Amino acid sequence: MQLSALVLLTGASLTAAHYSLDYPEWRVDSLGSEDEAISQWNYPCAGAAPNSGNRTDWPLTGGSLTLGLHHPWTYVFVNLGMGSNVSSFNVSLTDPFWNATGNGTLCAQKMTLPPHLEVSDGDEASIQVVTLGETGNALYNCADIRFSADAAVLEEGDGEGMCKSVNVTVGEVAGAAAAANGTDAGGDGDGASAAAAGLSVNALATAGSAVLAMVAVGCGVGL
Ligand SMILES: [Cu+2]
Repeated sequence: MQLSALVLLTGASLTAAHYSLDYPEWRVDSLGSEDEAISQWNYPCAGAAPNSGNRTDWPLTGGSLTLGLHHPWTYVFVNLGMGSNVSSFNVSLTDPFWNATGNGTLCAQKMTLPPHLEVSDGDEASIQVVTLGETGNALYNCADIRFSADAAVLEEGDGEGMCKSVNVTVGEVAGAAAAANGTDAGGDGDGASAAAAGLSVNALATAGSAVLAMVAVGCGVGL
């Protein structure tokens, strides 16, 4: 009882913390910026213009994504817009979108690109991350990237600049498709393709689940 009260308290005190887009590097540090125009509440990119930060090289078949999550849970959407000055993030990289639980680091080693998206060496693009909480309020961050044949995904591991999820588990929000598939004796294959697409994320969830039990304790201690 005491622990859950502490968790609630800690959660409440972190509601202003939002999240960080650590990799690829966000256009602007929207948590630390003192510029009043910069706010994660601002669609589509927290008030940060294209090319206002670094442009990170990303592999031609999709790269890594690292978020620092500060809320107890959030829905996560990752979108891509092709071009150097993107105004429309019309390619979804999270289909279905994610339900991330935990206050920690979420790293997806490889965000898979949709099969019909054509990407060439040197193409510029931007990634938009949208998180959504229980009241429907969305938070935004963007990162500018350049697709490069020489780029690699982050290495798996604990070190600086490596990819490891800590205290965060990710599930896909695919309830409707799964339910429909389960009650439909004929089946139309949709469920199967959703499951196949989710393989990398499921692996991520498994890797993170060992530390999930520590999340509540960590919050209670006041981290
Ligand atoms: Cu917040």
